[in-house]
Amino acid sequence: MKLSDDQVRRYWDDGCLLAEGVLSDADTQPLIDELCEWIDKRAASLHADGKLSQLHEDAPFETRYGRLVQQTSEMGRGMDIMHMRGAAMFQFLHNAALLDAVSSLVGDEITCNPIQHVRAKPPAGDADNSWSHGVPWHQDAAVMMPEAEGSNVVTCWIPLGDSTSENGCVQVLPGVAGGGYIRHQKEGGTMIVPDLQPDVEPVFAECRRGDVLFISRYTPHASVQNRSDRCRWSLDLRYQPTGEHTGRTAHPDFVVQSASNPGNVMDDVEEWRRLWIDAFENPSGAAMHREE
Ligand SMILES: O=C(O)CCC(=O)C(=O)O
Repeated sequence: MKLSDDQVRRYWDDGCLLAEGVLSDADTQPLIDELCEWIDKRAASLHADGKLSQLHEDAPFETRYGRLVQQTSEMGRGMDIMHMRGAAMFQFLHNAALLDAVSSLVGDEITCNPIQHVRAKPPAGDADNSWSHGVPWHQDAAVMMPEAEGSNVVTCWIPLGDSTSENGCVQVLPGVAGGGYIRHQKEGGTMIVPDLQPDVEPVFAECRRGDVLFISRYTPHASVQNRSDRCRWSLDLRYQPTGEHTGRTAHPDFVVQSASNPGNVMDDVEEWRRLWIDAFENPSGAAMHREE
């Protein structure tokens, strides 16, 4: 479904928009099934290598990963879109309901930007890593090359379950995107230089499965610690008008929708997989954080 005029206006005014009920459970269930299957195989392999003692086979999606990663941080290695390269994920990148909403913000010629992740934020007690403690304040423009300065890259932050202030949801600073890029630093993870942090009250973007949080590349956002006993699962995907710079030339982008030339849409999962494998095996181009 297209966003309403009011939603589009709010996105441009605030630099972000929480759109409720964009996706149905049927849209996201194949992703969850694919993730469960991957986790099962990875756990079996680590178990066979003696690195996991408990498989927690009966634990649900919301808790199993946390219980496994608690035993070895190797559990999460390779659990991201570009490494898993799953067929359900590739199909979801073309999801009609999502692209309908995205087209309200970027137009009808849509490219899938290669900066995209699936994230499991385990309970802070389950994982010995800083990630479960949250992500510092940053703009997504800071993880792109400066050449993408003028590109209308829209982040789609998609919860695969409830995302709350307790389990580590995203926070946003509305209304400051119009000020453009703010200098970032490397120390503390790519983050806005603390002295330059806009003096705006953060908003907790609590949301649930089916919702999509749209964030502009200049909207400062962060996420908080997972204090619950469940994983916070999400995707962050990025889309942009075809032909604009992606800010990540080392990694493959592709057309997901084209009104003018439908034949340009890449719908072959094997081709997508080949592009990622080639990007890793024969690196070229840039995949830099801006940090300046
Ligand atoms: O998922 C999170 O906690 C943070 C995501 C984020 O910062 C991003 O997608 O840019």
